[in-house]
Amino acid sequence: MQRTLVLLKPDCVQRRLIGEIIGRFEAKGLNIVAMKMLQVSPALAKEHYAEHVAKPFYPALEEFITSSPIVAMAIDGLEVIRVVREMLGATSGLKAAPGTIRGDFSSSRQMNLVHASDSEESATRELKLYFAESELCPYSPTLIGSFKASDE
Ligand code: 3AN
Repeated sequence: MQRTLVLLKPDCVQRRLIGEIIGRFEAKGLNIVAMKMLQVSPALAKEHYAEHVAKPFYPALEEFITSSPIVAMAIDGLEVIRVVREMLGATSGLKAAPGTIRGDFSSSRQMNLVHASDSEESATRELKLYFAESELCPYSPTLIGSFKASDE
């Protein structure tokens, strides 16, 4: 079992796509174990995008991610880090395959609707930025037997 951080970015909130996109994760059988709406501060943006802070596009990225509230989620599942990244599709909505979230709803590299951790190390680091341990509510779904075999 893995846990990943998913952010529904300002464009997702503004475009009223929160429900549509959460619905995809639910339909896939993934387990949402924490969720909240919050306003990203410039300080949090710099921590989150530490790898991009020195890059020329960072100011525009910070302006965008702090432009209105986001929805943060912690999601559990088997191989969930890879599974969610594949559900999102390529970073640019112009390159993301049809059937993926970005491929179906985005035509932009910046306004690409959703962020998800790209590795176990990123997931561990990013989950701590958005959720205290006490905010996580892991549970065993009562329908688990309909989503996977007992040895999976
Ligand atoms: P992903 O969200 O698929 O992990 P990252 O982490 O490489 O993508 O990029 C995060 C954000 O940084 C992108 N959504 C985009 O807004 C911005 N970004 C990344 N690379 C570039 C680039 N080469 N030029 C402009 N903006 C970029």
